[in-house]
Amino acid sequence: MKGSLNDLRIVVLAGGVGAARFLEGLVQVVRPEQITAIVNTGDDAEFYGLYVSPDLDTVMYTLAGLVNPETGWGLRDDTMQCQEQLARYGEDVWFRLGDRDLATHLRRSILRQSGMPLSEITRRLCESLGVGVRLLPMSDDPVRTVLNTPAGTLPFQEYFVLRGQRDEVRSVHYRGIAEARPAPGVLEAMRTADLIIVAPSNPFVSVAPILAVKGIQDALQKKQACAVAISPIIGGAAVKGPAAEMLRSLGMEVSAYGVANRYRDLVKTFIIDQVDAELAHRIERLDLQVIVTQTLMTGQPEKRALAQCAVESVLLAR
Ligand code: FO1
Repeated sequence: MKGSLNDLRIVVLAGGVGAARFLEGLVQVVRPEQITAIVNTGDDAEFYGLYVSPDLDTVMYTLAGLVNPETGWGLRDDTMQCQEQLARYGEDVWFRLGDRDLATHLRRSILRQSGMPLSEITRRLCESLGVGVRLLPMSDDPVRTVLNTPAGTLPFQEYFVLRGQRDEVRSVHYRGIAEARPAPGVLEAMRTADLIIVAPSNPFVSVAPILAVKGIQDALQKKQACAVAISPIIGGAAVKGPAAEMLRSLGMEVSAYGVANRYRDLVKTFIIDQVDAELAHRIERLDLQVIVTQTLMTGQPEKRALAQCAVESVLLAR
């Protein structure tokens, strides 16, 4: 492994808003070019014939300094005139796509129709927006997260946005996963990484689809000694989204311990919030090294501090 922070190659397994906020801190600690984010595409969906990749866009907009700070997704100061007009025509507008955001989905869809893989499209979009972090979709092949609920099998965005995460989740599946291969560069980035960070993202619908792509979980396991995960659960609740309800409905403990238990064979270090300090001993018994710190990313200093902690935790452990 290289000596200084400036030489480290870092891979982050990333979902949407939580991962984007973490990456915002990480680019203040190391150079963007040192970072590869492998991003979940199980949330991807088509609206009006356009290909939308919410987690890739959330991370991209955040790192470009363009994200809507109120929602954590979409573009800041975007307008909704296109959807207002679509609503007049009777189209569904429950998935809110702003006017400038639509340009991203148009551009992605145009390039896809020309046969370009998602990884290359993402590279071009990031280049246009000046994003220095390398963003890789977990796969160029289509994978769709679906949730089995008492209301039936729901595509992810219908569960998440249309129905407001109100349904009990009995199981989660990733359609297309058996045929999905890691996008070009994914396994190589993991193999050569000095540090792999599992972002504070939902373990079931953000991180699990990435790990389910052929070869990715094995690649992480091989790097367990330099892998760290950050709990998305703080004080028994998720900062954002349905992770806590999913832990409960899938029969797991609704706590940072429940998440640690899922990652026990994949990472060496687990970072929990200070409000969960009393869980540290139990988590250590899972054979994980535990770091207790502030994980709630309320502002830039907190994002930077959490990123610094994640980087140093693994370096110090070696
Ligand atoms: N989340 C919502 O809660 N409501 C929306 O209408 C919505 C629209 C949307 C459009 C583009 C985009 O990139 C993300 C969007 N999200 C919306 C967020 C998205 O559903 C979730 O952040 C992720 O899929 C979960 O990580």
